[in-house]
Amino acid sequence: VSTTDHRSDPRTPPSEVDVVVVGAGFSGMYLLHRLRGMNLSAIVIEAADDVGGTWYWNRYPGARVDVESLAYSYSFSEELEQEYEWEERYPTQPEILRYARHVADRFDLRRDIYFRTRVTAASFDEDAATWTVRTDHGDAVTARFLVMATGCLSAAKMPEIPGVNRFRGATYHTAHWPHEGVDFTGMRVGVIGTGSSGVQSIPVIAEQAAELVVFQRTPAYSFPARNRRLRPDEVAQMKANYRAFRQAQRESAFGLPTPIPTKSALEVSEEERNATYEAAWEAGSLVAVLTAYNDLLTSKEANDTAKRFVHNKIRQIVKDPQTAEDLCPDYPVGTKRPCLDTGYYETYNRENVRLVNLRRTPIEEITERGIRTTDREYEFDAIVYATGFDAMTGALTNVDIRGRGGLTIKEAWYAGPRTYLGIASAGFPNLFMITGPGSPSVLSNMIVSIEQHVDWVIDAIAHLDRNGLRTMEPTVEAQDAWVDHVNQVAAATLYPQANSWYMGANVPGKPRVFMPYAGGVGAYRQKCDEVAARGYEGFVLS
Ligand code: FAD
Ligand code: N01
Repeated sequence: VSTTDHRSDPRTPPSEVDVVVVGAGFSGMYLLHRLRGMNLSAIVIEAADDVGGTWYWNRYPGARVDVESLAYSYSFSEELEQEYEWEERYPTQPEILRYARHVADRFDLRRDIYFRTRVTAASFDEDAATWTVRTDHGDAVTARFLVMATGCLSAAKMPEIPGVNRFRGATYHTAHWPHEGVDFTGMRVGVIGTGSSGVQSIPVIAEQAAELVVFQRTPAYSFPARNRRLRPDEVAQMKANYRAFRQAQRESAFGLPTPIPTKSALEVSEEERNATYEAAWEAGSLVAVLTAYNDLLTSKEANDTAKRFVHNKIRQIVKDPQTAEDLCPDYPVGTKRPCLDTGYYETYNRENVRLVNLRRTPIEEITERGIRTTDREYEFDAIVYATGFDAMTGALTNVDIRGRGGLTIKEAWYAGPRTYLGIASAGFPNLFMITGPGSPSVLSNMIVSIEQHVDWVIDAIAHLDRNGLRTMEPTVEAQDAWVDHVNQVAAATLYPQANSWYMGANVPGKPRVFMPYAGGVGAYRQKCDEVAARGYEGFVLS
């Protein structure tokens, strides 16, 4: 248990440090740990009242990871790796938050984290080559380096539906769930959204609520998680082989070691294919599905075979034929973030649950009593918004970041995010992003990507200091070439075919650009290492 009183009034940060980190999720925590070893003064500023980021905020019922705990964990400390005892294959939000808090205690991180403080603005002073960071408490901190560890999925989003403030019952967003929990027993509940948060929470809410109506705009592809308690023998085996496993994670495509598929889905018999898909369905693993064949994310015809398999599964599980059809997605498997679930499709067989297909009967407005579609009004005691995030760029553009010449990041990115390697952006010297747009980030086991970015940034800062340099900033040419490369890699896949948050499609007016880098974690790491080895090629160092 921490001895730091991080729940008291916000402390005032120092007015000058070497590095300001924004965000105390897994990115900001690891950054602080690494910066401590560098003889630099560093602080973290965090809006929440504790560490954990995603796992601090997303406390909705059923919230879990869908990457296995033994893989979704830090690799930087062998002691931590060996001593930490995970309980489940896919741990719950409280278990992951417990892990984050354990790390904060173990490495004594909280003394340099300023909680309950939101960074509102940051501007670069070209003469002094410093950033001035401003907070919602009126503090100003000057720093040589600013690292945005603000998360890809941290700017929660309410939908643009007329009347959202009118509803008289209780309103919840999955990413801002009350700490004390919510008891839906006996209530009439409406859930809007069927992405990962909806898919995880709907089965749990259905068990409590008297009546649950799910409002679906786009169905998700969901696979059974087959969650279970970890067995002592498998934990022992992993702990004995952790170094080799971590190395394989770093070199893999998704930050998870999996056999590289060699066959096309189209070169095998239907019988063999279905057996492979069945095994992937049984495995309870998203990568098992996505790497079943080598062309699932590049060939529509290949992808259609997986799509048909999932459609058949849905039709087998869901008894009401119309509901089953409504649950069948029409876009390629994997092009929107797929889900892992516990009893999701089965939930629609419950008598107290019904699905409203918003493609047929769109929502017109939220009323005082509930939700009105073009068909009728539904009355509720509570409405749950599982409507997601302004992903990847939202937490960055929410801050008034001003680089050279006062250019804001919003202006610089008006046609979509422009970065070099997803780490830095031209015109914003000494500003680094952890898992920024243009890096593998959300297409990977994110802790692997976070550690890689943090290590790279730490090396870059050390390089500047060692060589008596003050600033680094990507050239426009290097950035343009990287943006083109990110776009080309995406264009060779099926990803752009879906209206996903990867494409910015869930935020009206957001430019339609495929934001993450789809070239794979291993290849990306190699590119970053080459850039560093060539004296930070593509950056201007001065
Ligand atoms: P975050 O955890 O988002 O932390 C960012 C922090 O920055 C937050 O605490 C926020 O309060 C703070 N912040 C933001 N802006 C400001 C500001 N202006 N001022 C002050 N503080 C600010 N990834 C996986 O790899 N596997 C999974 O299974 C998985 N499951 C997920 C489940 C959910 C429900 C969600 C939402 C995401 C999931 N992710 C998963 C992605 C997850 O976000 C990352 O794995 C990881 O936790 C991100 O860590 P982070 O530190 O980069 O960002
Ligand atoms: O958000 P989402 P999420 N009217 O954007 C719908 C990670 N994560 O919080 O698809 C009606 O995926 C929207 O519909 P559509 C993971 O990376 C992981 O669920 O835009 N509906 C969609 O159905 C994930 O991808 C886990 O047509 C509206 C839903 O709301 C990411 O976080 C768990 C609407 C939003 O789905 C985000 O997941 C949770 C409107 N106006 C999260 N606006 C794990 O299991 C939006 N929707 C690891």
